[in-house]
Amino acid sequence: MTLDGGDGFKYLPGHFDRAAQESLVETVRAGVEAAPLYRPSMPRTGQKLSVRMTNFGPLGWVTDQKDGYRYEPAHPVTGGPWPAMPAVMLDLWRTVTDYPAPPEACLVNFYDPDARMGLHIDWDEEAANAPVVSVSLGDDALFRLGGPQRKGKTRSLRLKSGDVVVLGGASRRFYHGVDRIYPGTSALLPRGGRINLTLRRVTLPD
Ligand code: MD3
Ligand code: FE
Repeated sequence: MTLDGGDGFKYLPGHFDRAAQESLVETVRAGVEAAPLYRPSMPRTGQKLSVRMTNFGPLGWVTDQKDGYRYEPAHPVTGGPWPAMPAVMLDLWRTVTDYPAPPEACLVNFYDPDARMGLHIDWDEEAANAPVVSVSLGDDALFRLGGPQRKGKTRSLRLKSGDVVVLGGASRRFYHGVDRIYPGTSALLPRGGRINLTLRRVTLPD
């Protein structure tokens, strides 16, 4: 089943079955061993995000107090390159988008039961017309999608493990965030929590 809002927002509930989710978790676990989850800091204030992050692929999204939001080829704590983009994520991108070049970053967000992500727009990618693809794993999350203006109407969606969301077209520049995690709603991650993987094209293809 696919729900398409007409603004480039596509919701694919249960895109990955339980076996595929388990395999994805194993892939993420192996990557996190080489590129550990860490808590990035916000520009200017230096306040730490509640979400822990890492990345796979040639570029990774990072933020710190001094230089702010950007993409970098190396892990800010270890200094090493990000682990390779998993083949399953490249396959997903080709399956659910018609963008003519592969994604360069797979941002891994890990939510503890009390982690949140405030309403924001993703502005840091030069490839503004490339979609973003999101995969949810583990506990349910209350996802909020607004419009191009912070004050506009919003809709809420409870994202479950295995769900995929594609943000293309106008929705690519819509406000969005994660209001809450529902602890204990999935047994996929032995210690609970939620993982969100987002695929992004960062640079303009030739
Ligand atoms: C809607 N992550 O990492 S994923 C982010 O669940 C982020 O971790 C959330 O927002 C999470 O930047 C939401 C779905 C998502 C990603 C990008 C979007 C929704 C989006 C870009 C535009 C509109
Ligand atoms: Fe975002």
